Amino acid sequence: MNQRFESAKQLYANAGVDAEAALKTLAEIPVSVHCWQGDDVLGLEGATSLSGGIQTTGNYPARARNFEELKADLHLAFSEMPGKKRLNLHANYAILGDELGKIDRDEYRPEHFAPWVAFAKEEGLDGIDFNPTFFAHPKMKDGLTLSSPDEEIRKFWVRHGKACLKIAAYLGKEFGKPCLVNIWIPDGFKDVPADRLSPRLRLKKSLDEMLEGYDKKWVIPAVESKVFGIGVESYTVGSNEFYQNYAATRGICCLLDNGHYHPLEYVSDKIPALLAFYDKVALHVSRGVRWDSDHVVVFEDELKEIAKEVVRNGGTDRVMIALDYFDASINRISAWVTGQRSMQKALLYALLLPNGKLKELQEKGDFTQLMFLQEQVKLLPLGDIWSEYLARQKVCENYYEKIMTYEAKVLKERV
Ligand code: RNT
Ligand code: ZN
Repeated sequence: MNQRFESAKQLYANAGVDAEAALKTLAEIPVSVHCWQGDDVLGLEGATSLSGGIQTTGNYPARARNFEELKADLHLAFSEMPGKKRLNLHANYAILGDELGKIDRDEYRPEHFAPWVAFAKEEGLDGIDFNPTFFAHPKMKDGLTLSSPDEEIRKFWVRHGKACLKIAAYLGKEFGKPCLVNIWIPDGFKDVPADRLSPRLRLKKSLDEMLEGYDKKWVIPAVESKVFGIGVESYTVGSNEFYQNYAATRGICCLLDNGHYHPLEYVSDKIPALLAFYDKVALHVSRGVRWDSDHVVVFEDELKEIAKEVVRNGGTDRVMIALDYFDASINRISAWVTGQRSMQKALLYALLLPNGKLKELQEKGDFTQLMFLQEQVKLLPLGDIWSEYLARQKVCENYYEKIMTYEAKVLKERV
């Protein structure tokens, strides 16, 4: 018997919280793990640089350079991640084989992702989510894709989107669970535009064309807004207001990335605001430091607030959680595991709050007791419940040592 767990469980019970129930729920909350932390978002099409207003910084050695290396690194990462996992893929991670360099993104087909399906099944994952890749490509013209005034360019990207929705339907069917398709485009301008409306009207038209006839059973489309990007500081076509209205009128989903707002805005507060109108909301959990820097997710205050809003508002039936960060300054596998564990820790923290009681105090207007209790529960022994969770999930507390051994043996060979 784990004494520390038993005594922690009692302390939580005294506060009116069932720790066993929290552990059970936590094990069932899927977190979608992004493939792009492993290779600095470069993908498998042979790209050597990133573009589209996003950037990975740092030059820690041994990024995964091909499918085999990425799979090996992900395998280690998954083995150190507790709980239910999904894999989040981008279209530029297609396994093209002989067709590499011969076909373009508008011709990608489900079979190019079959090896990923096999891998995800071997890893026992819950499913795969998908993202069209509208960046790092020569057909981004003047920084524009779906909002381009050049019809040929705009249509190319609509075709890419359509191809991705077909791939997503295949992915959803393979796992018997819908595939979330997140649409993020880099379109915008570095300097003050002369016309802010036309690009948005073109984006609206492109999205309508793209979403025509998608498979509603297996695909959940979402749109991800953004306030600015590197080199795209003055204007973003896919802004928050644009996408929220688009999603609301088209019956699709909004995706909130917590690096994509003014630093004083909080995504935690946006979740229930959207849930008042939408059945589902999707998240890209990231950590912006002063800007949309995509630092590794750690167990900090806003993450806890986000987790509270997930747990208190219908859980993951309504809020779909995906990770989105890319750090090339530290061991990338450790970055993956740290971020996923942080997300899980925050969810556990939220599940271990006396949420019913706190809500009741708010409704009664007893703000004195509400503050007292909210402060008191902060120091309950979360760590002891977390350790028990890791033990039950059969993962070690210390993932660092294992990853360092892999670094010494495997990553060192990547020169
Ligand atoms: C960019 C968006 C987008 C990407 C990934 C790679 O600012 O956050 O979600 O990070 O699609
Ligand atoms: Zn994102």
